[in-house]
Amino acid sequence: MDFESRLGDALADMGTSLEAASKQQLFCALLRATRDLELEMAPAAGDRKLYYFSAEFLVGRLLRANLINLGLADEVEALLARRGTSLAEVEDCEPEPSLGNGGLGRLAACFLDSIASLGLPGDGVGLNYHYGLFRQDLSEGVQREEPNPWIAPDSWLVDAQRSFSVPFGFGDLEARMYDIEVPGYGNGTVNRLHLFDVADPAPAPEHGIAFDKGDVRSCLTSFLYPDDSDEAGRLLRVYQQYFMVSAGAQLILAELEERGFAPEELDRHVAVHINDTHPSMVIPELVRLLVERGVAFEDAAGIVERTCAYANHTILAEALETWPMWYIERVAPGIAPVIRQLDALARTRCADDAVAIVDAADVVHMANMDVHFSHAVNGVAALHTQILVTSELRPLAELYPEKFSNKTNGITFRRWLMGCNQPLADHITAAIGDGWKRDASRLEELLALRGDDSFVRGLLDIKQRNKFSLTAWLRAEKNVEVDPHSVFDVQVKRMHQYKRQQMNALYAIWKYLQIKRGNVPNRPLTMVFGAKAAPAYELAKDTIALLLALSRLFGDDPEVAPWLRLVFVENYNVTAAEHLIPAADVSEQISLASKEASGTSNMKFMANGAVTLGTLDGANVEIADLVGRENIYLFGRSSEDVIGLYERGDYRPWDVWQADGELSEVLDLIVSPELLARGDAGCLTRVYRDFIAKDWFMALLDARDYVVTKERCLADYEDRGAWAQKMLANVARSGFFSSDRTIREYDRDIWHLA
Ligand code: 26Q
Repeated sequence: MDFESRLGDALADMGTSLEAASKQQLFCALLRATRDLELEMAPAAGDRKLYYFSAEFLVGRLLRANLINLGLADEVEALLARRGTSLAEVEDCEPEPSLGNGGLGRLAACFLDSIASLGLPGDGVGLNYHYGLFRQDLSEGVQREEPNPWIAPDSWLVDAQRSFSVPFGFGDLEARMYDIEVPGYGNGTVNRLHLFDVADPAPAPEHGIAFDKGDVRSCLTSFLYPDDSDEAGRLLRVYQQYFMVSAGAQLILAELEERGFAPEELDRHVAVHINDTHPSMVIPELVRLLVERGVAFEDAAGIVERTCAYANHTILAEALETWPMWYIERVAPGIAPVIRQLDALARTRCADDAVAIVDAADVVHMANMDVHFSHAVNGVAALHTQILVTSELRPLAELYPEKFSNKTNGITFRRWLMGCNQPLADHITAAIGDGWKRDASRLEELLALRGDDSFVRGLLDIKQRNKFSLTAWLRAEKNVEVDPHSVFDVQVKRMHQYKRQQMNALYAIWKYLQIKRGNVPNRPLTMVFGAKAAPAYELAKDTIALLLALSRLFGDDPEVAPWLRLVFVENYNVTAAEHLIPAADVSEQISLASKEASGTSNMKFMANGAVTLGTLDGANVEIADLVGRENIYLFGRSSEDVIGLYERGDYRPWDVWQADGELSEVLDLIVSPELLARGDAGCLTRVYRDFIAKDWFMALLDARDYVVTKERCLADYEDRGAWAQKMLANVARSGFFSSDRTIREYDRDIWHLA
């Protein structure tokens, strides 16, 4: 059946027609028609199947992405045009699930797209959080968290009619499986994302995201990582993790048996990806299940080690998970003895306590267990992998050098160029054909167009057009006004001190003071921020309050407002990113060197023709190598310097503050009467004190270099011809960062699916 007939049937079922349907009805009918078509398609086949375990899948809206991959986007656009509407208008009815925090979750979603698009057999395994992370409300000048319900009567979720019994300490709990179909790009493949859920989920809290953390049976899948600032929250996190991995491991063994293989053959027919340490308990759970099926413990451990692979996504010590053994004994008593046995086995390989799974205080080190009992371990950018091997995981890397490799992250160009920036995609296709859509490395063919005036001018025109579109979207959706002819300088990512939004705030204050002194810039500047802060992370929330107060201060000042605007986009999510990134001129990637494992928005901005202003951290290093120093703005201390400063413990922010009068004037504004009148005094004071007394992520250290470099960047922007060449170099060299390339590397070196 052709798609138009399917859509017609879906509309008829709803008692309407293409001509009469509301946008909401059009969305529902398109969803049903797309989903039902996908349900008739077959998954990729192969001898070995991948299960990608992740606590987060930040999939974003799915209608457009699915239509692109099914080759139906143009047809649907034409159908909707007949009815006087467009896909953009209709997709505005689609709620966005917030099933992730940020980079790690979005990476998992890009990877599922690439796995299906390369025709590889691989499914995702995660949890069906009903209210997601949270929806951010900034109406009171500080962040408030609200539930983000996304499961409507018409949703992408399909009841897989399959369930597993998870053996918790308090008794068994049924895990029901729901699937989201994942179509490949133009290859007829449909893989799946399996999301496990409880049978009797709790309703959303009326206000806020507080709920009864002790009510595990119904609240287990309410929210993604609820507050872990207290013990009940931390225990719930362990319940979530074990629920996900136990159900997933049972699914794996059931499918193995359905394919006609014995449990002993697991490693030959299955690859398990452990996305950071959140799914690490899949290792002891698989061992437990194999032993239950008659496999000897040591054999089971070997089979599981050859099956599993672990990817690390962070070098922040506090994010390397450890759980007291008694948590595991209480939550998942079936695997506690297995973890002790694995610890004993690991100790026969190396007696060093530094690599132990269970330490002297009876605490379980998840990453250590992952490295001992995975056959492959990877970091997510070259610098990050190097830091893992030489410092963070050094003793383990010395024990198992052959296990470690780098897999630099990537993004799917289907969503992050074809989907979100059609004008640029069409401009590229008109110039070099559409080969780049299957092989992003062919974007390099654009380098031959450096002398082609009309192509180069087109890049500037498209950017301007996208800035007009963003201006309209911000007005309609977020109730903020920006000047579309200003420079759009954008920092969007999770709010965290290591990412240094607070350093960008210092630039904003410096610029404000310059304007107050009469040094107006060549052109207005719009500084755009978007970020959610973890609910229990006080300084991150304080930084949001600081930015909101600055936004008011600049907006209220008639001398400043025409030249400098600070916009904080409420509830930053995938959809907001899809509007912001195509319109950005400058991409802020200013983490403290050595702290950002990779970054992936840096790649999205690059592909959309923004120029990076950043430190030599994460994948910025590889961006710099690809585009050359003339096409990127770098500043700040190197990762070696920073690691040395931490080792010696001799960074003192108050010395920097005392030595630099201009900087202290900038800092003083944070607690000035005019700012205190516009923001929460407690928040502003805490931010101010932290800068001077602690500044753990060394914002003051790089602040001066940052201001100087940003000024140079903004001055260069005025040479529009030269700037357009930088844009071109960035777009042309971005193909390396296709997640298709990343997935090919995972497959070639680790998973061996093809
Ligand atoms: C850990 C313990 C307790 C509570 C929460 C957590 C926790 C939750 C989420 C730890 C880490 C995360 C998420 C990490 C993350 O998103 N990391 C990002 O991964 C991206 C994909 O590899 C990288 O590009 C980013 O550099 C990295 O920050």
